[in-house]
Amino acid sequence: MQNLPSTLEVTRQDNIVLVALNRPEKRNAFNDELILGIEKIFDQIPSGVRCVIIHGHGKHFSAGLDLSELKERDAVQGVYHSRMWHRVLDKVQFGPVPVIAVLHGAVVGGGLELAAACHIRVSDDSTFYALPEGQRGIFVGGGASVRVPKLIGMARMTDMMLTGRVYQAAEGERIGLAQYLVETGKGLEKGIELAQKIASNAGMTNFALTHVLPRIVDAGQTEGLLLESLMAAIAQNAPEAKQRLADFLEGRAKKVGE
Ligand code: 1HE
Repeated sequence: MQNLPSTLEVTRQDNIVLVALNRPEKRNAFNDELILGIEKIFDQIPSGVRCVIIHGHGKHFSAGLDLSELKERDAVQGVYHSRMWHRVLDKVQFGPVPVIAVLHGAVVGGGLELAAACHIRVSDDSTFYALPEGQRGIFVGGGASVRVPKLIGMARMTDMMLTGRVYQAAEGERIGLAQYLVETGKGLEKGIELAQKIASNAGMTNFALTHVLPRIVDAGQTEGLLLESLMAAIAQNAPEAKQRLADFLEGRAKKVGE
């Protein structure tokens, strides 16, 4: 991939792309170069790639926004800056393939906003979550007010910001900040195992889950149910689905749980 900053490291394993946040000396805090680098990656995912994993080098996933870049910004610049984050994280959420965030250490502020834009979050025992914007006298600007309540509910997000509450790994997984919790240091292994499963799905299934399901959730019931019927009909009509159904009926496919 071209024109990436040294604060991002991209490697490929078969049909999986691994993106490492590589600014450990600043706890993977996001300056503009880093967040725009993520946009560049999602603008040039090679065809043949079926899943992306985002993880962090060093002790922490990410300390969020680089606060040293914040102090001189006026209100208009602030709006554009927040909209830039929205644009980038929309590319993560609605990009060409499902994205797994492998979390450890601090997952705070903008780090949690990036994680919330991913489709699966794998945490380890060292993970902790916070939205310190409340304590810094600012507000979230990278999409947390839309995405985080969908994971944990508005009341919990309000509490995190009003009181500075920090959720540790086990509680974070219990309330929905991550879908998986593994031993410290085992997150990437788990992430790769999940990515391989995702990569083996029919493309239409992954598209339905990443592009259509979130729109159904945001729609009213009437429109949502109609969208579901349309998506179901398109998915079952795909040749790959017909093949997979035949494989099951003729005893060639795995049973549930195998
Ligand atoms: C930073 C940042 C940062 C670390 N911006 N430089 N985010 C926060 O409010 C979180 C602030 N960070 C922390 O609370 C801690 O750094 C951590 C708990 C994440 C990690 O602690 P630790 O002891 O491992 O590291 P450290 O010693 O605090 O930090 C190491 C260096 O990284 C140090 O710089 P140095 O030059 O003195 O070595 C820190 O200043 C620097 N550093 N975090 C800038 N965030 C789209 S809107 C999103 C809004 C937000 O994300 S607000 C939340 C901001």
